[in-house]
Amino acid sequence: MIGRGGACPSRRAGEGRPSPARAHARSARDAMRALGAAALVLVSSQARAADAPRYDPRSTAAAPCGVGTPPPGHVSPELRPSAPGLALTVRQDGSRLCYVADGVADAPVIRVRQGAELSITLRNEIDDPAAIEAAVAPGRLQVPNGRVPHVPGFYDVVPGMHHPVTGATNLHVHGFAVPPVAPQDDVLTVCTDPAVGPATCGQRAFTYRWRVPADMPEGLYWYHPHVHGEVQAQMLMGLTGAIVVEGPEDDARRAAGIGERVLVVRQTQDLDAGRAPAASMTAAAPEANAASSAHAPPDTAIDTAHELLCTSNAGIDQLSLNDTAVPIGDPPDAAFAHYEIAPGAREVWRVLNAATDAFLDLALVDQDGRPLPLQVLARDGSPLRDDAGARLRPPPTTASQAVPPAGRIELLVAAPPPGVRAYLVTHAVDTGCAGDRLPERRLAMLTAGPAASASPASPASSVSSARAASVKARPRAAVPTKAASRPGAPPMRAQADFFSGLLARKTDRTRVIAFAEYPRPGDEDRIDFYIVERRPGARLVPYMMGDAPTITVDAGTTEEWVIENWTNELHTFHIHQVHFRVLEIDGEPVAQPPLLDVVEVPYATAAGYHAKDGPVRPGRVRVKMTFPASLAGDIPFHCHLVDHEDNGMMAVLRVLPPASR
Ligand SMILES: [Cu+2]
Repeated sequence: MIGRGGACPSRRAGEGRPSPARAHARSARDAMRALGAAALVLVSSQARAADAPRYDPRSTAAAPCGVGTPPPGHVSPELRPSAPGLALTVRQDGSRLCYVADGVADAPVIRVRQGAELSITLRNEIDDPAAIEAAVAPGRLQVPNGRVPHVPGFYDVVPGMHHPVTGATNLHVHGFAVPPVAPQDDVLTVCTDPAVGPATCGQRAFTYRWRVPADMPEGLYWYHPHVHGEVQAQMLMGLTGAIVVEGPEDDARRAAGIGERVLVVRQTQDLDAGRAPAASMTAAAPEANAASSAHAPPDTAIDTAHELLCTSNAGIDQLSLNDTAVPIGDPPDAAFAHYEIAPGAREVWRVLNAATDAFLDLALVDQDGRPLPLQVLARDGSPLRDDAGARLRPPPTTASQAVPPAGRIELLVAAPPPGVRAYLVTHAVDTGCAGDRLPERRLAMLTAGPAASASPASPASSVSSARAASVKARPRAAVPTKAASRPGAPPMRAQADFFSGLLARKTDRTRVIAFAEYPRPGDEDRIDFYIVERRPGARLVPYMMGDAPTITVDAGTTEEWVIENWTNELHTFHIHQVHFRVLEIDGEPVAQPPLLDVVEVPYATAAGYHAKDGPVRPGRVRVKMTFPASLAGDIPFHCHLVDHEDNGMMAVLRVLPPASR
């Protein structure tokens, strides 16, 4: 941490999610490197185009995950399971994993109504767990790392260990306000065994039945595996998909002729998976600890002297948009998905950041880089509402919108003026000096076109697993109706939902939760990650599968948690089952506290040895949440940079049902 500068991420109070600071102007060397990378991507994509097999997502014995990669602008199939539910099979083709539904290896966008039951039978046909292990196996160091020494006044740091991959998989429905109890969203005890490999789950298939509460917010959710230790590998290899929970707003938009598009950003590679460059290891600086110790209560100081300092990540991780590679650099327009919206019309874009650790900072810009307006409708599956349930409709903005890993944003996008080429971009994100490089990238191109081409949300189908989309929309009116010209269209009555009234509740208790990370002792080229409630006598222990809950609360209680980031990189805080409101960022109140299920936690900053609160100031986020009796059970909370989660940055909160008191 010593000598580390860097400003805190900037934020705009009242604009929802904090936005990461833009990276500083690129050095000439960085620019050259980016150009080089762009040239490589172009050359390799041209080579691919020449001899690449034609895209065919049908799952066969010879090609379990289909053949080829889809062209830019690909739309995944949409399914609306009805009784008896959807059969979803995980298959493997070497270093690829895929969800197969109806014989098609293309993770479906699953649609379900508020108040309905969603049933999915997950079957595991993974046949080569070693190929998954290869994606995250740690390298070996020539000079082993030492343990974090025990220093009086500081929390003890217990080393972590590599979790060998088993090939077991399961399903987490991210953002669903359903109980953490089988057959609903229990990720801690429910899993399915691979076709080849250890049988630890006792079953090859499991039927989930999630009862979507009628008042669970309508919007964009998603599904992914949650077997501790192999989440990152399975997601990188292909296991992520979107869920749209539909309600009255969708009906109103559909009636108004407003189309929609589901955009899934995935990460297909993590260059430092399983690796921490030896050059990044820290040297002990005892003075720093001494100074920190002087300011903290007894035995509750976080060791920052032995933390991971800076890394020198030269590589840039690969992202995809709806399974088409997102180019790096400045390629020709043919490299992008090209969307068209009829002049004067609007579309809803539902964007899911399903990346394993890449932050997005989204904006719409024209061909000269000038920002174009977007209107934010929803975040993390929740239409923007105040605490009483009144729908918030902030005006269109040109401010970029931060979407951390696992976050979602739903945008109302207007056709750009005729002749303008607009681009959906993610700006460069400063993830801290121990974080990854995230340069600016263009994701897709948008122009005003003769007809909209988004797939409309289809009406409910009585056919089991009706394949609703990959069909083109019928052309919509070039001039929207009066209703359609009112963004979002539906009536604006206050409508209490599952999370309404949270801010009005009395806070029963406040906790401080700390994030920390240290090079793993020994010769494993890895980092250990920690999430711990700060209380006297606590120890930093990496989460291991089966660990007991570290926090227990009574159902019905409301808490505020201050999440502290003591590291040199961005992390995120995510908790299953419940959404929270973000009250403060780095001590500054947020004007209209957003309702989220994942929030970025700013990295720590150096404050100088003689600073009042010690030499290192953690990044801080204060959140408020309540744990209703309907969600009683063991609720995981963790960082959603899934490599961090896999390597310890996770814990479990037990919510006791009323009867147990
Ligand atoms: Cu993290």
